[in-house]
Amino acid sequence: MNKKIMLDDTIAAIGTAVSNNAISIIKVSGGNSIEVVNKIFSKDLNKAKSHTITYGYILEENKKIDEVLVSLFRAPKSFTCEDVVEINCHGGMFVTNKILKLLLENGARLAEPGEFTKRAFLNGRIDLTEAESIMDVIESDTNQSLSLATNGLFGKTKELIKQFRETVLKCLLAIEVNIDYPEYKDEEQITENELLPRINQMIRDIDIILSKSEVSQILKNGIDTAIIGKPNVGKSSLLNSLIKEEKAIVTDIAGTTRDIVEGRVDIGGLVLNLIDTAGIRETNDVVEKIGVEKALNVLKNASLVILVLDNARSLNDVDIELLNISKSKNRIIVINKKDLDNELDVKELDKYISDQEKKECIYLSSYDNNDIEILEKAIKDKCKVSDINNIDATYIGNARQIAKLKEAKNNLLQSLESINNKMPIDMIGINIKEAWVNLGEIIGEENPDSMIDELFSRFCLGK
Ligand SMILES: Nc1nc2c(ncn2[C@@H]2O[C@H](COP(=O)(O)OP(=O)(O)OP(=O)(O)O)[C@@H](O)[C@H]2O)c(=O)[nH]1
Ligand SMILES: [Mg+2]
Repeated sequence: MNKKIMLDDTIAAIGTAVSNNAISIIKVSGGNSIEVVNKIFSKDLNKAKSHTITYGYILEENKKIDEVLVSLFRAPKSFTCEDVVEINCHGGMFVTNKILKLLLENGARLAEPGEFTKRAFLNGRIDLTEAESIMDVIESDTNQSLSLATNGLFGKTKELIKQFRETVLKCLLAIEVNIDYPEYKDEEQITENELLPRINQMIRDIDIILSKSEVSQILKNGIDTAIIGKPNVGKSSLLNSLIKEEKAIVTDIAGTTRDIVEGRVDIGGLVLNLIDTAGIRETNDVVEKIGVEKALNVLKNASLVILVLDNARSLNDVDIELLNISKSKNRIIVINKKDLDNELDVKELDKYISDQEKKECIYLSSYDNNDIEILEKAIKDKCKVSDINNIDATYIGNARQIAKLKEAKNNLLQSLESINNKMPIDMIGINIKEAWVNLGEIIGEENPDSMIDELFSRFCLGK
């Protein structure tokens, strides 16, 4: 996989947003990129050194199309490890597209999405975690998710997994020696009893990474937060105050919100995907009925629930029903409209909530900014990310990588089971080898042949 390949197949694409910008960049990569650009450029790039910028004109049949700066990165010192040429042109959509079209007419092919990064990966310039990080960096919309993504980009994820893989490999090595060279007395011999603590330790290590990665996931994707309650308690008002925008319609008519309304907000680094729902009640209105069903579904799938009650009305059956069905959820109970006369009987409410929740209940008015800040702090505490800026974001924040890590953990759990079932040691080795392969897939090194090579290159048995 690390063998460098420079494809004659030369690709080109616009690297900046296709809109009227001050400047656009058109990227060209492949064995013929210099030749292709030379055909439409006023200067000869063959004379240019790598990592230099050449000023000139893009020409169409000797007619000047645009005044440009052309950067040259000769293979292998470029992003794709191929010859890369980047044309900085004036950013009008028409001229940018025109230059791309000229490149395509002169021997380049339109790049597929992600093809530059794919070439960088195929040429061993970056590994899979880094390739994924590039996508993550582009998609980041908070400081935290950006720092997570750049951790991947600078290879921290790779280092973490590599270290861990090393431990697994040592274990595997001891087993292989047992199987293949039982007479080889100098090398470590291993028994099932010695394997047990090692495997348990590996599982504990994976668990630590996984639990930290969960926080990473939250930082990256945000927390799906459902705002639920009976009609007219002020759910939509609360959504609007949290996102600081009049997004949801607010009226004093019960049943105003029919469909779900979503808003995304960054509260000091923690992203909430807020979902305002239809007020829940028995209804014969067909549209409202669907809204209520959707609301219940949102409640079921949410990671955090803000259950809104009304200070100015006593608890009714719907409140009690909602208190019951959201009991097992990570929830915050909000008693809204604290500026109005109290009608809600706290003693009655206490029957349905835990002592801890009684302490944590928040009285607020959705129109009071100070109250909203108190709610924001409570949300951060609830999600255990109150000290968000100090969280070590070195961990894995990518769903594919987390899934692979979980598979590796399962492989190790299976090896424990094999030991308990008194399976032969080579069977246990198979499970551990699978864990090694799965860890390798996180960083794009899944090839079992490479494992064999590595085993023997590192373990000179005098052959
Ligand atoms: N006094 C007072 N009124 C509020 C407060 N919050 C919301 N309201 C009012 O309560 C009424 C209902 O507010 P909404 O935000 O539409 O309530 P909802 O829960 O979304 O209602 P549905 O969408 O019908 O389920 C509106 O008239 C709001 O102005 C508050 O803190 N104090
Ligand atoms: Mg509403």
